[in-house]
Amino acid sequence: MTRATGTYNITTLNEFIIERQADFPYAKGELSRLLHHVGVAAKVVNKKINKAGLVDILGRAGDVNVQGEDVQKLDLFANEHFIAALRSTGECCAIASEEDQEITVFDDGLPLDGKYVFCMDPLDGSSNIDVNVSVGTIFSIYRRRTERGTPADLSDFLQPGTEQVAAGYVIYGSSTMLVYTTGKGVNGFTLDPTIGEFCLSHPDIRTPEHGTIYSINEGNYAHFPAGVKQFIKHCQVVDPDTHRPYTSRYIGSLVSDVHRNLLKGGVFLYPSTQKAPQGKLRLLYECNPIAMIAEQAGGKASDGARRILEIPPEDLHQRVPFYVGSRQMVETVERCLAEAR
Ligand code: P6P
Repeated sequence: MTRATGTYNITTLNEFIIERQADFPYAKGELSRLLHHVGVAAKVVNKKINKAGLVDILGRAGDVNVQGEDVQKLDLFANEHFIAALRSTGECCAIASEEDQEITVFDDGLPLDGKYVFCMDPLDGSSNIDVNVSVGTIFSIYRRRTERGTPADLSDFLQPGTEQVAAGYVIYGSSTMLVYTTGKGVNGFTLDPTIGEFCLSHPDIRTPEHGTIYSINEGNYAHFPAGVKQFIKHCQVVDPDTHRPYTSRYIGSLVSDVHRNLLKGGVFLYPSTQKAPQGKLRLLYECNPIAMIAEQAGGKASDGARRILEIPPEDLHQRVPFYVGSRQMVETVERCLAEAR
């Protein structure tokens, strides 16, 4: 008789979700099912993105490809597939998406007792796909506020980020990762294409208190608030004792810049600019989910004065200035902004 000696130490996303369900004694598996379907949709989108470089063979968006199918813009493809996956769970009663001006309410004959609403940017930074730069999906999950069994409405979405029950992102990069939190730490899963599973690769992510990377589009320097200009100068001072000058790293894809800084330490800044007086990034489905991830990993996220997660949303597509990353670096940005006021 041969004794099995190999240890199979892979934890798949689904195993992890089930294991962690014990953290929520009253959970009946609804959130687990939602998270599982986020993983399924991410795999479908990942497969499509990996072929994006073959547009000349597969056809450009708006074309009809050799199979006679309409070639879709990838962000619309991602939007449709996440909506379909979430609708199929029956656990989500409505979705707010960066791609749609209004919310999508699942009220066409489905049981309207979905307990959750879902906010997402289905494919952030999609303009980067043509140049083969990583892009991402960002998502945020809330308990609905309206009565179960009735159609959801805007009030279910205009909740502060502190009310999120889960938040995360998928980064479609050199490898595809799903990083999420349900309020008990941050865990990262890498897609193993050979088995088609997201596998736990970054357990309990903690972001360094301080880093040496700052990420900002310095092309907008002329119109930055004075405090941001002061912070950039602070980063560029030659002072080996404080590891300055820091390194400037800006990919122009929020999920990529945030993910790198989360793991290595650093701060991402998107201030108000002349073109975007309120900032460019959206509170509901970009800043709040990233802020929850950052705080759960020991970091910080603010609009320069307020904690992002406490900003009361007034509009589905509201924009805010966004400073996120290593706690001490965000605090330095806030100090520079306060001193310059
Ligand atoms: P800018 C991509 O278009 C995006 O929404 C984010 O992913 C990214 O962080 C930001 O915009 C980049 O904006 O103005 O620097 O090109």
